[in-house]
Amino acid sequence: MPAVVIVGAQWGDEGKGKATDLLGSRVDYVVKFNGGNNAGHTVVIDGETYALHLLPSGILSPGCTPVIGNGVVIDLSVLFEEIEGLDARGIDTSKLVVSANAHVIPDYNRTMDKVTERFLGSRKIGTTGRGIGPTYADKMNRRGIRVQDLFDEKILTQKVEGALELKNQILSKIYNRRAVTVEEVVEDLLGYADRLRPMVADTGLLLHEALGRGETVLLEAGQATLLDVDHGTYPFVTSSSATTGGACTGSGIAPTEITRVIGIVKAYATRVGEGPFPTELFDDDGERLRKNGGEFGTTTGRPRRCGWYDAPIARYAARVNGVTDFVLTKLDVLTGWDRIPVCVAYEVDGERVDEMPMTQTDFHHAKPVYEYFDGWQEDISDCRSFDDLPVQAQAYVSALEKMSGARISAIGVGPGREQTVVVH
Ligand code: 2SA
Ligand code: GDP
Ligand code: MG
Repeated sequence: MPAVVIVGAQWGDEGKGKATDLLGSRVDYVVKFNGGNNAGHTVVIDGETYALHLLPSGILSPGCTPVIGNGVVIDLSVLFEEIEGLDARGIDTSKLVVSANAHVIPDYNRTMDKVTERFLGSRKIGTTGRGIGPTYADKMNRRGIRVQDLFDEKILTQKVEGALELKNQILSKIYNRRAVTVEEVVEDLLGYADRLRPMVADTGLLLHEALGRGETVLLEAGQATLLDVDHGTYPFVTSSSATTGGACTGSGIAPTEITRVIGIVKAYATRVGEGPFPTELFDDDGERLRKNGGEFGTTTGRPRRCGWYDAPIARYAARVNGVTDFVLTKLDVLTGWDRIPVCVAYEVDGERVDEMPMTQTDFHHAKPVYEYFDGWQEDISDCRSFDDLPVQAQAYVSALEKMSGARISAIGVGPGREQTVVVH
């Protein structure tokens, strides 16, 4: 398996971190290709819990080289904080490689993110406030600061001057904030240059050469399909490409190298932040999913919105990403319900719609059409094979597989590394 992609099939927090960690021992490189420290991946190994934000989850696998690809936006203070935190827990971070082309998140973009959200009021996106959107906007606007700029003070100063021309107008004239000086930004960024330098490489070339030697590369997405800037529920999305296409642009690996795409999908659905969510529950069931599933943001601690499994969304994710296999996570959280609803289609303004609607307006109006499946009462967290699962759980998984557009290769029955049922 030369290059394998892991993507979120819903709105994030499907358990990509655990899936990446599981494959980590079988691959040579794990690459984070999009997003930044807005991500939150929780991995539990031998009862120890690790919450990763900026570092690829593969950093927890000793044999594997973690790579931060060119598509990532890096908050340098968080990068070194996370490295120090893992070092203190005995995790070897010395192999980390960072792309020279990745963009950095200057402090002013964290401010921009937070004040923009406040300014938008009821139209806010519900961002994580980490400066992600403004930094990608600068990248597309060709006003971004890249990792390589930190190694040339003259260039860095020019770039910061260019970036601040417009930024300071917005900060001071629209948001009524203090204008930022070129000197303070340059000084702050240069403060990281010496520590960063030994980690920096042409990661596209590095990965290309690794693949040429027959080594394996795992490309790990942050966020998810429905949060993708092109394919998600725009504008209620993150600002990066969180789908398989983004794995290529965000790493420099050619599409023809990818042989397998693993979509991570939760046995129910969650979302944080604003935006449409047809199966969202506002009743005791929603509360129970949140409580049983521990559905609180890994980065911000925000309670996640919870709802039932949405098959049209899973089918959409299978199509957009070219999913070859799904990993169905958190099946254990559904233990104890008498019957479990699954959204099999939508009703939009009185008409049945079987696929993701073309327009956001229709998606905002979409009401779920449910089919009901028998629940199970047995604790399944110790199940290790499909046959160990109660027959109702087997039927639930088989039904989801039929509706979702790709085979289900593994099933999560708990947060632990070993709490996994491998089907194929
Ligand atoms: P941003 O900060 O610009 O990327 O926010 C834009 C939207 O993307 C959503 N988003 C996320 N959704 C789920 N999980 C994320 N990571 C953290 C986690 C979130 C947390 O693992 O729990 O701790 O709150 C994540 N990151 C971004 C965000 O909610 C906005 O809807
Ligand atoms: P990610 O952003 O997709 O990596 O997901 P998060 O780490 O933000 O959220 C998933 C949460 O579910 C984490 O706390 C995981 O430890 C936990 N988790 C992953 N798989 C399972 C599972 O199969 N069952 C249970 N109960 N928890 C799981
Ligand atoms: Mg998460």
